Amino acid sequence: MRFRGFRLICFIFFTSAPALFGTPPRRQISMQDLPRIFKKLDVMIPMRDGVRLHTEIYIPRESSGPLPFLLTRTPYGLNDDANGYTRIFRLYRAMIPAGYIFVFQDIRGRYLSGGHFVMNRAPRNPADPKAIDESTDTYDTIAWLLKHIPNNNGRAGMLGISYGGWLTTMALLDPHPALKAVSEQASPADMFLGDDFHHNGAFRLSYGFEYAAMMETSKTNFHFAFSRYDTFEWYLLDLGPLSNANAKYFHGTLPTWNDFVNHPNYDSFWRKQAVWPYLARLHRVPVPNLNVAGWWDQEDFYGPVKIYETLEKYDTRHVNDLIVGPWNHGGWAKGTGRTLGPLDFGSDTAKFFREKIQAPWFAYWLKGEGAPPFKEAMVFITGADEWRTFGHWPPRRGVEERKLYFHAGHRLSFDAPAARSGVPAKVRFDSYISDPANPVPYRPRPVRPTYPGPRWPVWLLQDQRFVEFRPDTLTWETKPLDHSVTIAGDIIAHLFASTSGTDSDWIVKLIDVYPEKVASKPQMGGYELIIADEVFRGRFRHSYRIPEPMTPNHIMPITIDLHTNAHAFLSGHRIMVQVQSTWFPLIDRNPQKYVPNIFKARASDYQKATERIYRSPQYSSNVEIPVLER
Ligand code: PG9
Repeated sequence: MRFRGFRLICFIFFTSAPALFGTPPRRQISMQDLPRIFKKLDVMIPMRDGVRLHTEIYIPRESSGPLPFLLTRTPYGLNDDANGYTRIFRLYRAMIPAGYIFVFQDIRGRYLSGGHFVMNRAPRNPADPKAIDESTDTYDTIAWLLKHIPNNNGRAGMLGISYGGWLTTMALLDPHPALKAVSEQASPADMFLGDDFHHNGAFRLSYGFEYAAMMETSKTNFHFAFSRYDTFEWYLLDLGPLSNANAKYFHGTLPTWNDFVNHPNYDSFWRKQAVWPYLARLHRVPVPNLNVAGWWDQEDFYGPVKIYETLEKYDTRHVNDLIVGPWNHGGWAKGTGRTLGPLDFGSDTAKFFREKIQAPWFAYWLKGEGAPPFKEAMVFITGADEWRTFGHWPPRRGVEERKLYFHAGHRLSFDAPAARSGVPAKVRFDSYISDPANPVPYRPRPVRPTYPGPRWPVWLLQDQRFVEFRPDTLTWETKPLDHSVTIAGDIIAHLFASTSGTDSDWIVKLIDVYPEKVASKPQMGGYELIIADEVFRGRFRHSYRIPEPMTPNHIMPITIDLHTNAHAFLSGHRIMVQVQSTWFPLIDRNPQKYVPNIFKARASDYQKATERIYRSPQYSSNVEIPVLER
C-alpha cells in the first residue's frame, strides 16, 4: 500500500514538473508528504578547520536524472517536525516538484553544529590560509556534497531570507565553482548604515537588545523575559540609559551588545563587517543573483537594494536581478501575499513570486529549463497594485524629480516657498519640543516584544494618526490630489533644521493619506499609511566615522535617504510628511546633549530640546520624489 501511494505521489509531482512553470500543482505539498517524496540524511559535514556542521540532506526517492543541490544555511535551527523533516521546507514547497536535492544546515555554533557562533562574522583575511568565514563554510559544504551525494548534476543553488540571505550573500565572496545561482532575500548589507542594528548610525534599540539576547544567551533561540507587559515602558523606565544594559542585565556576557557599546561610530569594526564593500571589490557578479526585497520590510530593506545596486555596477552579463513586492520581512515566502496589515493587493503576490518567479528562476539556472522569468527589475507598484518590469532600477527614463515643499499651516505642495516681504527667512519654521522622558512611540502601546510577534511584522503599516496631534510631531500634507501621482525610484528628504541641544535625531515619514470616505472599505477612511521612512542622527551629518556636536540653534541642512519605492498616490488621496525626533523603543533616545558615546550616557545627560524645521525660500525643507510620467 505504501509503495503504491508513493508511486502515485511521484507520478503527480515528477511527471507534471515541466508544466508547473505555467500552472501551480493541483494540491499543495504538505509536511506529511515529505517522507514519501524524500529520503533524509542527517550528517555532520567537516569544514577545513575540523569543525563539523549539522546538515540535513533530502534526496528525492525518484528522479529521472541527476539533480542540483538547493542549499539553505541558518542560525535559527532546522525545527524538524514529528517525522524529523525540517519545517523550513514549507518555504520552498513550490520548488519540490521540479526535483532538487534540498540541503539545510545549522551554521557554526548554532543548534546542532560545532564551532563558535559570531554574529555576522566578518569575512576572513584571505592572506591567512587557515582562516574561515561563512563563505568558506559554504564552499566546504558544497565540495562535500558533490563528493558524497550521488546522482547530483554538479550544480548547486543557494537561497535564504535575512540572516539566511546574508549567508547567501557571503557565499558570493569566494563561491565554489559549482555554485551556479543564488537568491539573497532581505540580506543585511551594512549593520551601521541601514539594516537591523542601526539606521544612519541611530541604534535600533528594541531590535539590537532583543536580538543579541536571543542569539547569544544560548546556542538555541532565547527570548528575553521582560518584567512589564509594555516594552515601551520597560525600555524607558527599567532600562533607561543604554549604560544600564550591561550594568543591570547582560553584565558584559553578550559579545554583540559589547560590540555596540565599543563601536558607537562607523569604525573599522562595522566597515569590516559590512558586506557591500567586499562585493564592490569583486568587480563582477560572480554568480547569478535574484535579490528579493519587500516594501514594508521592518528589518532589512536597505540590504537587498544595496546589494543589488553594488553588484549592478559590474553586471555586464545581466545576471543580477531585483524583485520588490508588497511584503514585510520574508512575506514572499509564506501565505498568499494578497493582504498585508489593512491592505488588499487584489492578487496573491507571494504565491506569484514563489511559483512564477523563484521556481522558474532556479530551474533555469540550475536545470537549464525554461527561460528567466523577467529581465532586470520587477517591482509591485503599491496603490496601483500592479507588477511592472524596468530595464534599470531606479528607472533612468520617464521619471521627473519633484520636490514637495513644507509650508505654513501644515501645507505640503510642489510650489517652492515664495519670498514674503518683511518676513526674514529665519523666522519661518515649525517647531516642537522633543523630550527624551516622553518619547514618541513607533507603534501604539502596549509595545509587545519583537518576537514572536504578531504586531512587530506589521508595524510599518500602522495608521500614523496615532501620533499626528502629539505636540512633538509635525505634519504637512497636500490638498486631495486631482490625479494620481506615481513614484518610482529614490526618495530624499532635505530638511533645514535647528536644535537647541548639541545632538538630535530627525525621523521623516512619507505617508499616503486615504480619503475620508473609502466606499469599498470604510475602515480605511483617512488612513495614514507609511510609504517611506528613515531616521537620521545629527552627530553623523558630516561623517559616520567622526561624529560632531551640533551648534545650538544653528540652521543646518540635513539630508535623509528615504530609500527607493514604487507607489501610486491615487486621485483623492493626500501626500503627507511627518517629522519627529524620537521613535521609541525602535530607536534609542538621543540624549540631545552631545556625549562621545551614547551607549555610556547617564540619565542626567538626557535633556529636552526645541527643534525647528524651516520652510522659507532660503531654507526650504522638502521631500524629493521621483514622479513617473503619465
Ligand atoms: N533580521 C534578522 C537578522 C539578520 C541578520 C543579522 C541579524 C538579524 C533575521 O531575520 O534573520
